[in-house]
Amino acid sequence: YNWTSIREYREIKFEYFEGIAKITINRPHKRNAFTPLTVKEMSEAMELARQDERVGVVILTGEGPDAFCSGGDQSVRGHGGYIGEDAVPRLNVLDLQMQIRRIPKPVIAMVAGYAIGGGHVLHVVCDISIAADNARFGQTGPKVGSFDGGFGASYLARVVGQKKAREIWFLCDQYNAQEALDMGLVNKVVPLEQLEDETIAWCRKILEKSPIALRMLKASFNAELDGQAGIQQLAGDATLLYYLSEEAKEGKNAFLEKRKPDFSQFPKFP
Ligand code: 2NE
Repeated sequence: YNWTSIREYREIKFEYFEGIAKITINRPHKRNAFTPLTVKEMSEAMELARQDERVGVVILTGEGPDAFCSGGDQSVRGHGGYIGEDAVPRLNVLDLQMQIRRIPKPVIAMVAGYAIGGGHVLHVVCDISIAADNARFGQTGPKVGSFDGGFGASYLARVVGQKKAREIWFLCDQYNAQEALDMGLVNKVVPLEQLEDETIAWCRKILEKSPIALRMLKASFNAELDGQAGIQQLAGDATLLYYLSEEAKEGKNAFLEKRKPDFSQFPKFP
């Protein structure tokens, strides 16, 4: 595939190809563990992918066959979070999780090798996960002195059920690709060498579909779980649709033309 770089970063790659933006964590020597900088770069790339009208779907992945992401880089974990070059402790990956859920375009996790700890949560919050047959999944928090009680717990439980989610967190076992498929944690498992082909094929099927229908569906799936914030997202999309209508434009035009709006011309649907 003819990926072209959208922007150069230090700890990620950010590329474009035929309607697809690909964000790749590029720290394979650390099994793609993230630092505050990695997350800051991913966050910026995700925002650029959101704003880029060419982009209909985003792939999140890790460099190399060994890991999708092994979570927070424990070697920069300090007092109160992961410490970046500015010496400030951060847990900015939680904001990235929100971005993945909020971007009104499907995000696909393309998982080869380990998806562990905070890296596991990243694939969990993606809309779709495609796994290579060498993928391994798990949480490690209670082993390494951490936990993610947000989406990492509650959303995981929605995906695999309460009993399984508690097992995953309490035992910190690893699960292979087939086990992940069996518990509904991933959508498909393919041989490692077919991982990108399969993911691109899924992207292409999605890109053929109505962008607004996809956007409304993503917001609707979120709304059920995200409470007031989820309803706000769905309602914002309803406003977008309303703004496209002649009825809404009549209100705006009447204001600008300093006249009374005439809404009588619009149907009052049953
Ligand atoms: C991922 C795993 C299972 C891979 O094992 P293996 O045997 O294939 O590789 P190895 O030798 O462990 O790792 C290769 C190199 O990568 C480093 C290792 O230290 C090693 O470095 P060298 O010895 O070659 O110098 N590495 C791997 N993961 C790292 C990490 N997360 N931080 C720093 N260095 C790492 C195995 O490596 C593993 O279990 N990794 C740790 C997984 C983990 O516990 N992650 C943190 C969970 S907490 C979290 O992510 C989090 C959260 O709970 C809440 C909020 C935000 C984040």
